[in-house]
Amino acid sequence: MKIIITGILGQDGATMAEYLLKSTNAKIYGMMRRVSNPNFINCSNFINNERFKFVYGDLSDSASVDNLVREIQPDYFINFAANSFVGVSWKMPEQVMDVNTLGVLRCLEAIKKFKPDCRFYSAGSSEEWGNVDYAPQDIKHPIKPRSPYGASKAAARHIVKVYRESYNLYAVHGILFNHEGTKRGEEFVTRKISKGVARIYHSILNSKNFDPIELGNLDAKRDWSDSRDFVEGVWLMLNQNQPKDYILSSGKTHSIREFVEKSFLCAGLEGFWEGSKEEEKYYLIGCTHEKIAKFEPCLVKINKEFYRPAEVDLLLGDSSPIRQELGWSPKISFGELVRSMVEFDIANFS
Ligand code: F7E
Repeated sequence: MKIIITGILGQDGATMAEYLLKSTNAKIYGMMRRVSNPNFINCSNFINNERFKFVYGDLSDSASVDNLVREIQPDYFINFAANSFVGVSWKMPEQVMDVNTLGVLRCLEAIKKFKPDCRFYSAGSSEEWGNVDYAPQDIKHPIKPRSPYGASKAAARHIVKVYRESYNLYAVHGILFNHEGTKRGEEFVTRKISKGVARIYHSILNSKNFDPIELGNLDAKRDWSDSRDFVEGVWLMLNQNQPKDYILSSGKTHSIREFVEKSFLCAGLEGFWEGSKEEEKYYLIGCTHEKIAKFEPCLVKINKEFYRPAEVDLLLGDSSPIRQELGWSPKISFGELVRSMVEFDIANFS
């Protein structure tokens, strides 16, 4: 069995490769773009596995995608490559549409031409729902994206459906709600917080002054899960009798504010909020270090730079169909996810 995974250096691509190398005998081809200084940290557990190979390709270059599918003749093509940071999608909307939407089209075209029985996974997003009408959101929720990113994923969803129905391809577009972990990039709010907590924890331990974590909107709510649970759901979606799109979510929602509080608590630090709107701050309480208690230990403050032109206020996913029909369920709770990220970042702080 041969599997192409795109976005191999990112959280989802690397987590998927790790899972499939353990649970199958497949040969995994991890597609990466040529960049000057690639970061292989997420791949360190499998980089030397004899069933794993890096291959060059770029979703914005159809020839490279065509060549990979023609030469490898994969049984599965799992597309996790994307410009996945919502916040930056207003700054480079063309590139986002090119990679996230046309990139999916290029994969589908390559499969249609060179390996029509290859099963294709397209990574959909809860950002497609955007300005939500109701909660929890199910697969029938109207598509109302709030960002170029959300729009790019919504368009990808349509093109997957069109190719599935027109050419009888096994192509699914699974809608993934937020999913995190220790492979998450630092630009995303959860990892930014867990890394910030680790930095502050070590400063306090060494009786050193520290800068607060700077965040944007604290009141947005997200349905967070652990990415290790999600790759299992993706694999189930790829192995049904008939292709069908499903939602992956925890079914619980928490604000950024709650993520902050829980993360600091995992490091043994308790805080309190003071002020409102842009002046709101989170201060440390009960600090016994004399040198730290002397200055006003501010853990979090607001920086307007991190506000978005349009916000998605509430995400909460209804994943009951995949739970009932394919037997998937997440094993890692919100509390365990936060703890694992904070403890990892504290242990690996340098
Ligand atoms: O933001 C708020 C921000 O960037 C979450 C991607 O994987 O999940 C992810 O998209 C929330 C937003 O993720 C900061 O305004 C506050 O409300 O971690 P995020 P996201 O935008 O939800 C979906 C499902 C995807 O598909 C995406 O690819 O946190 N927020 N302060 C902040 N966000 C960031 N990044 N940085 C802040 O300082």
